[in-house]
Amino acid sequence: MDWDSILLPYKQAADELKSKFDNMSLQLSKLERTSPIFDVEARVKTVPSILAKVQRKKIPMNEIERHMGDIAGIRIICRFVDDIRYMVKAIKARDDMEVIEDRDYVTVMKPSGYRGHHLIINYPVLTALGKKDVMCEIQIRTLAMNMWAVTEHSLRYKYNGVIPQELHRRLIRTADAAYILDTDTNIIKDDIIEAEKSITSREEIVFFITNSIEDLYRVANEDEVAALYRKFVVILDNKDDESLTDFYNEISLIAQAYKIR
Ligand code: 0O2
Repeated sequence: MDWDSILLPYKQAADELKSKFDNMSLQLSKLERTSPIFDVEARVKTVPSILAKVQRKKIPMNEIERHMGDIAGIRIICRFVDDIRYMVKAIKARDDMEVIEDRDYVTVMKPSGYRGHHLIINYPVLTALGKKDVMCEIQIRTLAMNMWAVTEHSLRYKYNGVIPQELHRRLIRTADAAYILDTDTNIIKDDIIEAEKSITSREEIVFFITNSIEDLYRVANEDEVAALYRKFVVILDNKDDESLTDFYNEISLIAQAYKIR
């Protein structure tokens, strides 16, 4: 079989999907000042891994592409369980991909302790030889779910797929701990995001003032700008957010008057 040629459209699908979700994250970070996406990973299954699954699932060699939904895969890592729900809804609403299977292992975890939400999609890629629909798996996990899965995957590999009972019991306990971490952080999610937004806006304000003072040195009276700078340093030292906002308004007006902003 010419694996290189067979896998090319899957590589294209994985690359395109990663880029689309990276951009979605970038845009939401700008527009909403927070994103449900923490990270996006993309991979194409290796040939040995495809063949192992073909054997395990008794898939006829000529039907691999029709029966194997995860030759191409992307993994979307979220911080909160609610973000997983947001992403599932957002993916189902898109018209550039069609969800053909929905496996919710977040609500009901697998016996191994694994949690995550998997969507198998049909995704059209425009290859050099024309359009081709390929199936692709989107795994959506929280950071905690991902950490658990990566750890368990390594152990599964080490023990050739058969994890000793005592280790399995411990893994179930760590899965429970990850579940509690996810549930509790999800409850305080709004507080966390609000705090992060205020940190970002503080950083933006400081950045604006610093740049404005720098530019004012070129156009305004040097002693007056130096006095503004000293005032700014005191406000920063005192970590007084209210004074910082007042000073921001003051600098904005001066910057407008000198037409530097
Ligand atoms: P890789 O190397 O990650 O690609 P099945 O349960 O066998 O009937 P199937 O088709 O394997 O169903 O799909 P499933 O279980 O919905 O999802 C398969 C993928 O999810 C796996 O890919 C893993 O990435 C992940 N996964 C599912 N269960 C577990 C688990 O118990 N532990 C870990 N660490 N990951 C899991 P592959 O093909 O196994 O491997």
